[in-house]
Amino acid sequence: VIAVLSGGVGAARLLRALRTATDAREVTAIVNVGDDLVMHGLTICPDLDTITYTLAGLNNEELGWGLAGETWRVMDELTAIGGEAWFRLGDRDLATHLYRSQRIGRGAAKSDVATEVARRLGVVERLLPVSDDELRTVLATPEGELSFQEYFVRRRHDVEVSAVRFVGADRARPAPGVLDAIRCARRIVIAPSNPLISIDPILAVPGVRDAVAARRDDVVAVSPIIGGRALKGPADRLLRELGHEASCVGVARHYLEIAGRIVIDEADAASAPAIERLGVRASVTTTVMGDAANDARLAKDVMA
Ligand code: FO1
Repeated sequence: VIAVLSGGVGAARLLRALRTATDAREVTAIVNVGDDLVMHGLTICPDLDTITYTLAGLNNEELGWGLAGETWRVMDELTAIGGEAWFRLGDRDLATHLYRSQRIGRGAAKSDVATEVARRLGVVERLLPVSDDELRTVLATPEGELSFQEYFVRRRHDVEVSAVRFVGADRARPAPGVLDAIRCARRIVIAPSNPLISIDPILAVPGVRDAVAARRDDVVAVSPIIGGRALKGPADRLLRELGHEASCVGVARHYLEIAGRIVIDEADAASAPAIERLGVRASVTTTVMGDAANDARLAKDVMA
């Protein structure tokens, strides 16, 4: 087993890249659920769906979320009748949320539905939401506490954050297979996702952090910060606002107790000695994904 702690887009691209270096049937993604929401009565799992669609080759590359070739007739109609439409659900994407919500309403677990959808879309990797229980990422801002999607989409992550909490995490249980995957894995990978709002909620599920820490020598993180900046999203800003260093060194320090190695970008090669001094091995390669040759090189380095 290769276990990959996963957020959304960065994780989806890394999982796709890993196909060049390992058998996809061996890969288990353990996916953040802190971004999940219920809207219009539907259960929506953005990180899980981004990964599923990307691995199925159906993802919308321009948007970075949702399905390719999407149309928006339902949202247009919803807007016309005064419905809530700031969180845009495409016509094709809606099928996933309808299916998931119906199955959950009849007693299925989120992780069962994840497996069903992935299999039917031809994804061979195992995709596991970290928990079937409710766990919601909530951010403290000058406007009060915002849910993750209110912060990320509605406010376009353009608001100061003073604290993050994972509501329900203390009572959440790891989904079936999560701890076994971590214990049995020959390699555990922390995807280049936001450490504070994509990976930390996974680690907040009781038992997960300890299970990963027990495997520290086999854990490799890929830095989502290149030259002090996040490729996408607010990771650099959040790191600073919450008192961390917005650099690959700051990421290595954040994962100090759980990751024995970090893969950093060539742009940050000069930071390798500072990381090694923390007691973390540093590998230097191209971490920007999208180009086949770079993806293969990164996947090889992660698996080395
Ligand atoms: N991101 C947006 O910026 N605007 C949206 O309207 C939006 C809708 C949406 C619907 C389904 C889905 O699975 C994802 C969606 N996203 C949208 C992306 C998503 O909310 C974030 O990118 C992730 O949660 C951050 O990892």
